[in-house]
Amino acid sequence: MSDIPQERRVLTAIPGPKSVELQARRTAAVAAGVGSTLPVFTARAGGGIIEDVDGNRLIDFGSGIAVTSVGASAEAVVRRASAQLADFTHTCFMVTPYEGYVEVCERLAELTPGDHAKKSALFNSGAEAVENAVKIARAYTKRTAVVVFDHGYHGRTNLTMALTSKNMPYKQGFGPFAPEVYRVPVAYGYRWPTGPENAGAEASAQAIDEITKQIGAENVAAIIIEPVLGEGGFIEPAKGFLPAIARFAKDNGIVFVADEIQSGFCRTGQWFACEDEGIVPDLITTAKGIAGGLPLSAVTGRAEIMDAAHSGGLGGTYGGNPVACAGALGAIETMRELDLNARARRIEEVMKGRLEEMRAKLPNGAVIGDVRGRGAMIAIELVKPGTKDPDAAATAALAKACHAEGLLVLTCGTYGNVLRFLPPLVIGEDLLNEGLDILERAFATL
Ligand code: PLZ
Repeated sequence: MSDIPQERRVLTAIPGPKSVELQARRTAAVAAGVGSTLPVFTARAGGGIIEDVDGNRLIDFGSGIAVTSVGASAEAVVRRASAQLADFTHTCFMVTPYEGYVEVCERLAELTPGDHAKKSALFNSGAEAVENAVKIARAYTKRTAVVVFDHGYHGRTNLTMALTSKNMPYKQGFGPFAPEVYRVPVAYGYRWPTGPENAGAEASAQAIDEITKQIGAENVAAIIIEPVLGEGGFIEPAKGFLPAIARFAKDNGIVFVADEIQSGFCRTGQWFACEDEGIVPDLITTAKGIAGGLPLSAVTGRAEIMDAAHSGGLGGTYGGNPVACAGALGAIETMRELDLNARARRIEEVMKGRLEEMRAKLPNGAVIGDVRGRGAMIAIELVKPGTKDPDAAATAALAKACHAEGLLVLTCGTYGNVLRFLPPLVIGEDLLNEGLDILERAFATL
């Protein structure tokens, strides 16, 4: 890890004067469509801290959206990526291959669920991995339809916009979208009309009914689901839902794809979140946490499915870039050495304990409707007191109050009313608790 002191430090207003200056240059030069949660410009980052250009040190509860699980300057990532940079930056794996790519695919075969023969293909972004999973599933099944779920998020490219459920900001004005994409209900326990205990069985029955009656199971190439829905609000499908959908896929020759781009690589206290209910997906998409901050993504799955695409059918100039592969090998080494699954589970214990305490302490009709998530993928859903009406304004106000105190938090959710916590798994427990203290004080500002 870089030598940044693991201490919060607020020296200026946030953003500070240097960030404000850079923001002006940014506004003039960077397209308006690219937003930022907090216009604080980064100077260095590592462990649980982001240091900005004004010398402020923010506690990081975002990990660059679940990416820097090993920290933003993990020793093994920096060491391996630097060595690779000095050797060669690129040849293109489709021109002359290199060992790092193969080694990442070997690691993926070991770490992903199931003991069947597996193969992988590497890409750059999460969206690209999801697109390729669809290509592979279509080539294998010779079918076209793709099933996704309410509140699902899979990316911003044309096909993945079609797969993503939320219109604003992801899709508005950007259509037309790819055809043959169908969306069905998911078991959102907190909001399921007959309660969380019925959500798994009822939602899976509804989803299956819609697939069979409206699409025809025999037309479906792939069912794609996030085992914990990320951008949609850290929704853990109610118990029983995922196994029922996976079983249905299996019975009908449909490729079951787990999109673990956000939930994978120790984030939820397991290598992959689908392990919690013993799910063995046919294909699994990974990105984000895989490479300690370098751009890399993968599709991994049953060898016979992965081999269905003809030679030359998959690829891309940069897919599995050697520096990104070296970073991934460093990140995986770090996860194993530091047992980051155990760290994630400890983070859950601390966070959920504190968040439940906060909820109990809030006056009657508390705004915290739900505390949920697994490992270091934890969220609170904020509602108008005494109701389940989403309170996006309170969520934004809380985030703002945290930012002002030097705690970086992110929001998410279809209704914009979920505050999510994704600290690097290597964050110190003191910083974790200090961040939660700041959040607790932020409630007083509501
Ligand atoms: N699948 C499950 O979480 C990316 C999106 C941030 P890319 N989530 C963060 C934003 O607003 O763009 C994501 C995901 C899941 C796919 C993706 C897409 O991954 O690397 O952003 O393309």
